Amino acid sequence: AAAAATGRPTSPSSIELSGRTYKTDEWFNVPSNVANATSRKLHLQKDHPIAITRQIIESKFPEATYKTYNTFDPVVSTFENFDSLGFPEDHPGRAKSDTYYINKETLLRTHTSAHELEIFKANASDGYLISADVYRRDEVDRTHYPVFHQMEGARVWDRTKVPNGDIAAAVWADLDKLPKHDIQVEDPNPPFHPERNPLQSEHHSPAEAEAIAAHLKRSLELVVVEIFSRAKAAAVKADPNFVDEPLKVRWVEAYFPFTSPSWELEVYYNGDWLECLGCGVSKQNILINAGVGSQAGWAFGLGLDRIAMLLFQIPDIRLFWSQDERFLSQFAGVSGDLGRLKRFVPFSKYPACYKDVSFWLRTSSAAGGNTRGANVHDFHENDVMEVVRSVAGDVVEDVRLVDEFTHPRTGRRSMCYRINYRSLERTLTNDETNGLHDEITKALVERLGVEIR
Ligand code: FA5
Ligand code: MG
Repeated sequence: AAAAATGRPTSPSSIELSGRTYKTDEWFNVPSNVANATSRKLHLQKDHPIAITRQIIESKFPEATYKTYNTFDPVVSTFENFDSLGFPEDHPGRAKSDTYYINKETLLRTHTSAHELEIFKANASDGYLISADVYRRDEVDRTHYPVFHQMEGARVWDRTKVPNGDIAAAVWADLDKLPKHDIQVEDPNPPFHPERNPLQSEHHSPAEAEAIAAHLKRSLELVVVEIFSRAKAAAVKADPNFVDEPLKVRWVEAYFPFTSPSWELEVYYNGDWLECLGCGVSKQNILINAGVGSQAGWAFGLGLDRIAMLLFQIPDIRLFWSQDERFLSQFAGVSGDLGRLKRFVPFSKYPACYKDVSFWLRTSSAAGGNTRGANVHDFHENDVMEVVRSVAGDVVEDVRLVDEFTHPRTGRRSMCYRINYRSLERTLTNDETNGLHDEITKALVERLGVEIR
């Protein structure tokens, strides 16, 4: 049975995705499980927790100002995904190990920011929200999946349209109109920092950047407050004696090629800080390239899956892909009436089965033998993750590196990964896990050239 699910990239000379045919080349690295996910559109599926989360967040941004775009195609150009946003030529996000390519110039978008330039160009509103499926080669665990969903938001003010051309004053006036909240927000950061988080001083006065950042932060704090008050209401519904910890939120400095200054928002959850979104003052070059250089403003990008996990208390990101009625029925009717939102009740947890695989890495001849004992390994962990996901699909809960060592004499490197097989829907048989593990082992040898120990 497992043979049908090998999901091995077959490198066809063309591939059809959402009704369009694309030519592939030696950059092609999209496995069939990922290609198939492009048709799912969970953010648009009525009564799906990802769609419900999108609706709740959209409700915090007035339609009159924020135009929504929820049906952009996931196939974009390297220009849209990277160049238009000022990603340097050698940015790691461009690597084949991190990104799904269809061909050298075409890929599955890695973030919703890929659509910023075209929307700024269209100049159809003062703000926008984009929700979409995004794709990344990444680790395998309960908060990471190769397909997830983001919402991008942006807001601009036009120098030629605000009173006296004073953007800072216009932004503060708009900020005054936003609701206030009383949650505890840690924000020890200066408004900008010359090295860590610079002001775009050729384009923005300090007063402008400060006002834009303040409007940005309040807008996003209001989203978090909304999510957590709905999560709390759902918890109280399930248990009238429910007592929550006070919500703790903090801003940390960040870097994105397309904003400056930049921040990430983290929420304290289950004993740890969880990163929910990135944001900042939009790089003026993007607005200039879009033909709207007289505008200035902010942008953010948030992870809908992560927020949906907090909102519904969903323990594993794979559940979003489940077609099991025991999952889907729990959200029935909520898209049409957000007041019906309930906490997710996990169905029984099936047993875990841990299996290890140890192997020697292939040594690359590109090392040229110039330095003794310093073997070069053309190995990327994401390749292991991909092999596991494409062979075993969603029955793997996580994959962890448990041991790594370099042979003192030969310089060869050995890795040991522990794979946790656990279906969300049923108990796996021994035969089935053994079969999958054998198949993964074979695929690692064939595709990565490793040698099993
Ligand atoms: C970005 O993708 C930027 N485009 C965000 C942005 C937009 C910044 C506009 C500034 C202006 P980042 O890679 O950090 O940033 O991802 C944003 C969010 O997506 C994260 O905070 C997280 O909530 C979510 N996310 C990232 N990787 C994954 C993953 N593998 N699985 C689930 N959620 C993820
Ligand atoms: Mg991040």
